[in-house]
Amino acid sequence: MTGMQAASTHPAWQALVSHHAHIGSTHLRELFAADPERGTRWSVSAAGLYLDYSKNRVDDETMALLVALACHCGLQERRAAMFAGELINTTEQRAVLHTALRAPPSERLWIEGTDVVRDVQAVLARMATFSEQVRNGAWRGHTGKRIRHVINIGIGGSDLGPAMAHESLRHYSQRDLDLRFVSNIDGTALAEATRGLDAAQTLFIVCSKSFGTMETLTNAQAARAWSLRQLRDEAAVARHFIAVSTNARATAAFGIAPEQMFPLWDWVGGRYSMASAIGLSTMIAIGPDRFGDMLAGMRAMDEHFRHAPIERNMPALMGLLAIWNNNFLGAATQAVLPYEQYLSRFPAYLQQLTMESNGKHVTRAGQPVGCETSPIVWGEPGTNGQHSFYQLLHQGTRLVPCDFIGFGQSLNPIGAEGARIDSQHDLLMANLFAQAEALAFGKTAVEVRSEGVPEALVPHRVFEGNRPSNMLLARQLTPHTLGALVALYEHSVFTQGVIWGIDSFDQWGVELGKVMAEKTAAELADREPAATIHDSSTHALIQRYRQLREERA
Ligand code: G6Q
Repeated sequence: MTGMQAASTHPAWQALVSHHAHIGSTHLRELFAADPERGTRWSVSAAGLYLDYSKNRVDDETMALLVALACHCGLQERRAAMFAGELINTTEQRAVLHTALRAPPSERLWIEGTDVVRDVQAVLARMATFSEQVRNGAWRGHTGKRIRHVINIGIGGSDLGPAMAHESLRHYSQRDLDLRFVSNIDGTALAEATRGLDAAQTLFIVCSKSFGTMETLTNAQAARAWSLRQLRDEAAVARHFIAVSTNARATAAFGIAPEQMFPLWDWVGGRYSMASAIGLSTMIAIGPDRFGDMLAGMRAMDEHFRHAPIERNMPALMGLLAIWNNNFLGAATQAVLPYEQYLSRFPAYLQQLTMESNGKHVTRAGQPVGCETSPIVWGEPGTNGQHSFYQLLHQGTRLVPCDFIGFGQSLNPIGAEGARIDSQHDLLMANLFAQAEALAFGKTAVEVRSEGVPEALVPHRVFEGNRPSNMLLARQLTPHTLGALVALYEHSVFTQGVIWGIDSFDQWGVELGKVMAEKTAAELADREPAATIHDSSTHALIQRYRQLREERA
């Protein structure tokens, strides 16, 4: 099947529907009781990550049927086509080659007569030189002062990856360099990011694949004006503005010289671009070597995804389990719960990766997809979430599969008086394991009564359990681990898109928003009454906004 046939009409899908009728209500308690080895048997290791997927509501047959579905949907063929640089983003007629961004220099990949790996390596080398200059102070601002603040201006894929990577790898960053991220068109974002800064020590990286995005260009112009108000010399732009883009003409028009422009390519999707020059801020923060470690982690997961059999393939298994939870168990959302403070932006990053990629309603052939597609992804770090929304996870009426992420070693070990040096980390991990266990096994009425709970309270104290989760563990959060985690989710998202037969690499919904905002912005700028080209609600809102705008405080 290659996207011509809706997944749900496929015999392998139908087999899963029938299978669900048998296993659908089987409790995880029964599944674990039936197989003492389950907790280790349903696990897989790759690229330094360990995945325990035993707390999913699946048995051997479920997994075999899911693997069969993947094969019938052409997962192996689509995977090979992606790695080979075929135009698998069909609606945009583009190759999808973020994997080439982390290929080793020895590899060759020819696309239309160009070795893209060589191009990638050349840009990485330029990025390394520039990053080192900023890090060691050789790159000076216009007045000769050292750069102390780096502000990344970009939005969506040109922001979320670098912002997440910066936060995730803060432990490894050069602390005398202060990195900030401005994405929102709301003037507050830039105003707060620049407040009190010395423009002579501030470098802006304008990240925009297209260099045509309203938010980024507007913020870049405002940043330029802010810089020039302090530096009072147009020539200063050359020392304080760097661009990352595919659009050399537009960056030149902005006043950024070609040597200050780092390219990327059409075959890198925005949300898949953090390993490209879009990650320049990451490299400045952690240095070229550690950036290389991150690429190596991604590469290790790429290689695993490319070569491991589906039934032992971590991203494929995660993707297939997501399909099972979503399409067969009816879970509309997916929580991502890292027990690692540095990963606080990881759920937001995954929201874009997952929902922009797979929030689609038609197949590649343009036919209705015929089933639910991307789950709604959300999450917060543990243990914070435990004191807010976990109530719903445990006792709410909705099924929310959870991905838990934890590490063997803390980057900031703290120990209580007289206890182990990292005893605080033990507490964090104890919470992590306890949550997954409680979600899976719950607490029966019999157990609740045996604790002496008054009968009237028993229903309130019962946890039905049977709530699925994945557990991802690694030794420590490092650039390598982060790279592996990102590639894991990228390929899991890819797997789900293949099953649904959709194009995971376009984003027409995002494009629509861009066009409509431009049109409406032109009307708001106009002082004349808005022409009635809108519906009555939008028309009235525009009128009200104009009144509010003019009102005195
Ligand atoms: C990502 C999307 C989108 C994009 C932004 C910014 O996959 O296409 O989030 O990254 O709209 O686009 P530019 O980088 O072109 O400014």
